[in-house]
Amino acid sequence: MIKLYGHELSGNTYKVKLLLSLLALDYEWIKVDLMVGAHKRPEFLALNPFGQLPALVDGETVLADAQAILVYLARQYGGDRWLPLEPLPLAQVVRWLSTAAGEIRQGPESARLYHLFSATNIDIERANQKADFILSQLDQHLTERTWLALAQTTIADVAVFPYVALAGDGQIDLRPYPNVLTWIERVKKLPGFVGMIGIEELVIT
Ligand SMILES: N[C@@H](CCC(=O)N[C@@H](CS)C(=O)NCC(=O)O)C(=O)O
Repeated sequence: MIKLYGHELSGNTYKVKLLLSLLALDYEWIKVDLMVGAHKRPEFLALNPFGQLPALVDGETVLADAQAILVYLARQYGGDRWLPLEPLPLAQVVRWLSTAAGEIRQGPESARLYHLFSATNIDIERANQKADFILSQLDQHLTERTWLALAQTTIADVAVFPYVALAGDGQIDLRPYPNVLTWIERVKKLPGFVGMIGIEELVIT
């Protein structure tokens, strides 16, 4: 069975949880307690020498990095549906995986680290500027699109969603970005969607 090593407050872990759930895959959840430094202990460093969550084990396969894990799960269990391999759509999806690890991390993810976890090594003004930049870009991008990369949901949406939806934890107001808010609600309606602390699931009646 697939094993996911993570923490319930980790947005990077949540990216993987979300895709596992959208793919309706069973997995074993193994909590690595970030708060007490368990991610820097030898047992976990054997899985990911970077000492970062998440990590995933599937049989003999050991993987770290949320984006890399999304690629693996999408191709291993989702066929072409979540990550097509033709050059252009592949590039269009990867563009957003890079954005998740780049602009989103420097912006809303860093603001969340600053406000929720009191990270001392973050320049909050820079994080706020980066957040405004990427949220404005996303809002513009979503004016004529339903999903970020292609006509259907892909791992581009899964990679970008967590730290955008968690922007409030970083005291970032999403109201100036109405297309982003609409896209968040759309993602929440996907069959198999799961939330996390800070991201409500829709109550469908
Ligand atoms: N590029 C990595 C970043 C992972 C990451 O920064 N994880 C955080 C938790 S959300 C972490 O483990 N932080 C602790 C540390 O870096 O020491 C990924 O996408 O998985």
